[in-house]
Amino acid sequence: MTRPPLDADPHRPQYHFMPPAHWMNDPNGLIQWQGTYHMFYQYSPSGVGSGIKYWGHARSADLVHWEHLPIALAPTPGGPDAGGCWSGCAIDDGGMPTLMYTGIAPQAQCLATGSPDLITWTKDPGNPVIAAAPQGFGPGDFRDPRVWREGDEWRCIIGTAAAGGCGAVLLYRSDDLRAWEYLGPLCVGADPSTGRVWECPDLFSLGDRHVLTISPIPLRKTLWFSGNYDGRTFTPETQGVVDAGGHFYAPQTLGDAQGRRIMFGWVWEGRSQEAQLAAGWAGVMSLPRVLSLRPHGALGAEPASEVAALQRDHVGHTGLTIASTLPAEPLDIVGDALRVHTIFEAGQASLTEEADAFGLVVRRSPDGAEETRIAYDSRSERLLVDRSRSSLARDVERETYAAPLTLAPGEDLTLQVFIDRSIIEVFANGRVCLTSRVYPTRRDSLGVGLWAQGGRVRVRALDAWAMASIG
Ligand code: DQQ
Repeated sequence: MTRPPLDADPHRPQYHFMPPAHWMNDPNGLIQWQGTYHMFYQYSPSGVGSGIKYWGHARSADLVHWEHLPIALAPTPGGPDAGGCWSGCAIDDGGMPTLMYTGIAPQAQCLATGSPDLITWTKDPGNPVIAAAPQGFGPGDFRDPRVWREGDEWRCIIGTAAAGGCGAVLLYRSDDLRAWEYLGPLCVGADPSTGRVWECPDLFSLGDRHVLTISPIPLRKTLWFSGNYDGRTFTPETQGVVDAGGHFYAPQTLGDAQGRRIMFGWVWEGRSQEAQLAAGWAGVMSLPRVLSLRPHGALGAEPASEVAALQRDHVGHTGLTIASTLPAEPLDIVGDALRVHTIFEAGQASLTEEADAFGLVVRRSPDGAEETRIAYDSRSERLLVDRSRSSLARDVERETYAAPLTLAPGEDLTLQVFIDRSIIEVFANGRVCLTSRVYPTRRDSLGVGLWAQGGRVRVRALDAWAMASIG
């Protein structure tokens, strides 16, 4: 795998998957095929803009190290995907590798079958296999098919817009992946607060429930619903945000041979178009996340265990007490490609000692002019990624993103923070994720520190590792 001219770019992630250059967005067609993981993705090979879309392709034995493969799907001039090959899924049709995706001319669903190694793809002569949205839905938004086997037939869901400004997911059935019968709406948003177009739907069973994920326009984040799927409709019971860091969208999952439900999402940029053009690349894939169903039907996520293979040079601390310190107490850990695992003894200190807020700083310059703060605010019971001082550059986003996180009495706060140059990917207590982007300008913005405000916090353990590049 080569990334020659871009390697020196200080913002280019080192251990998150991305194409060798140019624009990437949604993960597509995630599948484990004869033991090998395949990832396709929305790709613009001609530049760094959300232009005409192709399907990029890579494969991996371990979800972490990827081999780049030739482009899998390219638009066919004059064909039903002349305007682009948009998102979709991969299917094992009795041993025949098959892709179902949205062709743009306008939006309609198309099929392609693959060579045994999944490298060469042939478009179906009957394309499009689903030509238009049913009456009352779409019509301009009708995309991102997701197919699964149910009993002795195929099922497919497609994202769209319903009347009244609500998003919707439509359900279809087929015997042969080519002739599709519309069964009705699987799920329609209760009101416009969940967005007006539902993109990239995914439906899978987890524990004793089903989970539906959707990426709604214009919310710029992905929602999960857990509830009941009866073969015709999905009834949401509980809902939440898949990742509240403001930069994680259009995820897709695969079920692997170990029985895991693994999610990847598109991590978009947080700097100007000009800066992206100058860099020559835009868009990164999240780390693989293993999903779980938590009490009360909540969606849980942890980084896949395979990520640990990248860990080097362990530094560990136990039993630290952080008194009210601002700025942060620096640690003997520096780097822009790190994993930092910290267990805070939240709620264990006496009330007079207890901090109102505490956490980590990362990507900190020695003088503190640049730093990104990961904070737990115990008063508002929220976990935050504060980017207000992440960069001295003017053309970068600075918003703080937050997720509600209520700790049970005596529950520690376990933060797993992955720093990968411009990516900060945070997992907390198996149930909250915040993925964000930061672009420090200074080469020495490499520090890590602990801080507390309004009292003390005890750190049961802090373990950090340098992370090896996958390049
Ligand atoms: N991206 C694709 C669409 C999808 C959107 C186009 C979500 O298929 O709805 O690149 O990011």
